[in-house]
Amino acid sequence: MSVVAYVGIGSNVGDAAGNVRRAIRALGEAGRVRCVSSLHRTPPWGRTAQAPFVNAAVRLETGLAPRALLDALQRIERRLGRRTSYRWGPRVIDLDLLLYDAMRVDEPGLRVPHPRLHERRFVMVPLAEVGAFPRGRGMARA
Ligand code: A4P
Ligand code: MG
Repeated sequence: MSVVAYVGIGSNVGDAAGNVRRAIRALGEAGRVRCVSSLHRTPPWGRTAQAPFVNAAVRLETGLAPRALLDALQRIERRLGRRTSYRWGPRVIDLDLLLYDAMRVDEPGLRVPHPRLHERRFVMVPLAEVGAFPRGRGMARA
């Protein structure tokens, strides 16, 4: 059985747009990429003294459970050269599991929907582009 999940992508180190495109290709390992937003250049949020970001979002059809999907996202981050950074700091690649079907998950190390989703224009705009908020419905379903 597969479900629809939404993944947020961000980068502001090195070739940010290239990093985002590489991440989108790599997401094919975690499921079928059904829809890709445009790449948005966004001002840094949280810690403003850093380079602008490139952000995007992807709609993914996946057979992975939420925790397995997060593991897959983190493997891709490591492979693309993510080093641990401080909170809201610069990063080569950041993959956030934003929504997983209509499911809520609240476990150590995994919260879905992503808790700060709605505060961030750099997340909400690409997410809307890939159809996460269809008119007249609360949340996208598979
Ligand atoms: N984690 C829990 N839930 C999730 C989830 N749904 N998806 C845990 C992904 N990870 C989740 O992740 C820290 C831990 O959160 C993970 O190990 C996982 O177990 P992180 O990516 O290092 O998070 P963080 O940076 O400490 O915090 P947060 O709130 O995820 O921040 P962001 O969004 O990653 O902040 N400005 C613009 N314009 N664009 C950006 O993309 N990004 C950041 C980074 C700051 N400012 C930005 C942007
Ligand atoms: Mg993150």
